[in-house]
Amino acid sequence: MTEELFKAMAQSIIDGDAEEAERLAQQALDRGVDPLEAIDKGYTPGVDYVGEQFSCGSAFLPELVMAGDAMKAAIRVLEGAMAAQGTRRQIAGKVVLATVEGDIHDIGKSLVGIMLFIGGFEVHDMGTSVSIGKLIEKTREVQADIVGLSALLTTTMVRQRDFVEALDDVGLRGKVKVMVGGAPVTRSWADEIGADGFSEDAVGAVETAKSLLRRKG
Ligand code: B1M
Repeated sequence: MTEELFKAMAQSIIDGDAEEAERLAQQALDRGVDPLEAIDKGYTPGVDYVGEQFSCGSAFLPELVMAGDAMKAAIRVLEGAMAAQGTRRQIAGKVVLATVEGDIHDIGKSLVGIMLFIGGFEVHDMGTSVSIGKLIEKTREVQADIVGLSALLTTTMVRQRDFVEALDDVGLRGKVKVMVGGAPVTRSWADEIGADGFSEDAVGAVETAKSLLRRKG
């Protein structure tokens, strides 16, 4: 039963049908399906499929845009239920979160933000294509413990390294931890650029952020 629902969710993304994606998200909530499981097993396989079709030239930008919009519509329905799980909480730490400059992918970054919020963090989500200057300004303003940077393009992941270097230049490197992620980002890239933490997914990002706080002392 739930397997069928997940298949229909993936198909709604492949079809770029935001209304159907929303309707299925509501159905999942009504049936008591875990919202994160719906995203992981339902919608994400759909968006991955469209991404693969795009990279081999069988789908084009409009399909990519429609798939992204449908995924966002579904997440809007699910995020209320996810956030409700984080209402009774103590603040674990402060995170400034953004997608790096030149990169407008926001779905994964926003999911990470929701999960960090549920995990007890105060999250300052600055959105997409955020410049290093603005990140540093925000880091100082809120006295962030962690800056989380998402990158989805091989051409923009270098901004994560630029940010680590910029922190050094302005004398903040010892005061704030940097966590990186995004589809092309790997642990070895994180190590290479001197980031403090890396996670493959939104759930892991919470564990990583907690361990970074422990190391920060
Ligand atoms: Co774009 N796009 N896209 N795209 N897009 C990819 C990334 C691509 C892999 C597709 C492909 O060719 N197969 C490809 C990149 C190739 C590369 O660089 N190697 C690509 C391209 C080329 C482009 C454009 C250049 C296309 C063009 O214009 N010709 C363009 C770039 C625009 C720009 O940014 N300047 C572009 C545009 C778009 C849309 C706007 C149409 C749309 C985004 C809509 C939106 O975000 N509002 C879009 C989409 C939807 C995709 C795919 C299909 C799906 C991305 C997504 O949302 N995934 C994507 C292919 C793919 O990844 N399968 C693709 C679902 C999301 C839940 O996963 O973001 O990976 P993800 O996040 C995960 C983890 O990575 C991790 O946790 C999340 C949840 O588990 N994570 C973190 C993410 N951030 C983290 C941060 C952390 C920790 C973990 O700590 C801080």
